[in-house]
Amino acid sequence: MSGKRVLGILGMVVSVALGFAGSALAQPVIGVPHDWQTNFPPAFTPVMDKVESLNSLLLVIITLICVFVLALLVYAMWRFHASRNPVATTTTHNTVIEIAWTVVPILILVVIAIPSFRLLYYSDKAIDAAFTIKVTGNQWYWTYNYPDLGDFTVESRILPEADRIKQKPQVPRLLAVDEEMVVPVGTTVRIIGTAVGNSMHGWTVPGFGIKKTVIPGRLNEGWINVTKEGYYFGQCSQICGDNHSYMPIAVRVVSKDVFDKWVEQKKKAAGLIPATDFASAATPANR
Ligand SMILES: [Cu+2]
Repeated sequence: MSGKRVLGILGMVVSVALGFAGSALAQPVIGVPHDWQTNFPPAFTPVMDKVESLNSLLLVIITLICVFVLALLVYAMWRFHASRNPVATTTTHNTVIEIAWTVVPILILVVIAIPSFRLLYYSDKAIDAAFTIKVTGNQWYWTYNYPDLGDFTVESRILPEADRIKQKPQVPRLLAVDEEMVVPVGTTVRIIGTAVGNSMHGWTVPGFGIKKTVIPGRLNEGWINVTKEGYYFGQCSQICGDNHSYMPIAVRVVSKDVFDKWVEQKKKAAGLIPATDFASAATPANR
């Protein structure tokens, strides 16, 4: 190994160690894009696992089609070159080939349609969800309402750049918010989405395989079940006006214990449970 390379690796180790030491966040920051990324982000929900499998199947199919078409093209250029084929053919129809180029693409489309529709319905409705979060797109921030857990609401707004550097330096620019959506790990959560005001928004978290257009006056449904604790990010994916670029989506995935404590704290802050109840509920004997 060359000296330069060893230095490079040492530099990386030191910067990673410093990154952890300076961390103000309890969970690792994951689900953010990185330099030279060309593929999907890693999957952190069952839906995204299936999205990636479908993508892999499609990649094989389109590669085979491209190679086949390219081979035909090269063969035709060689075989029917003027020097090899001075007298042009007068053939205009060939029934066998015409049936083949109609039937084969239909079969390919059926092969694609079956897993595609299966995935569409799989991602569409939550089965046995533990609770529901109602996502509302506002101009230009998100609100997360927890109707099954006391009906409290969290407002999630982008952190100004100076505050991001102070409070959440590990989070990339334009992705940090003051309050994240919080969900417990390994739990099926139903997401219903709508919007207020006069524009649509898109609640999209690539690592979760969810992309819901939220529309004033309508409810759209999806679900997540995140397999790993951490901070995850997405961005509004529906052009919605002036501050479309400044309404990032951040989701904090925590253990069930931490989540329960967070819910109690939110309910207390919203005046949904008296402070004394909260204090006694938090003692170990009552847990
Ligand atoms: Cu938008």
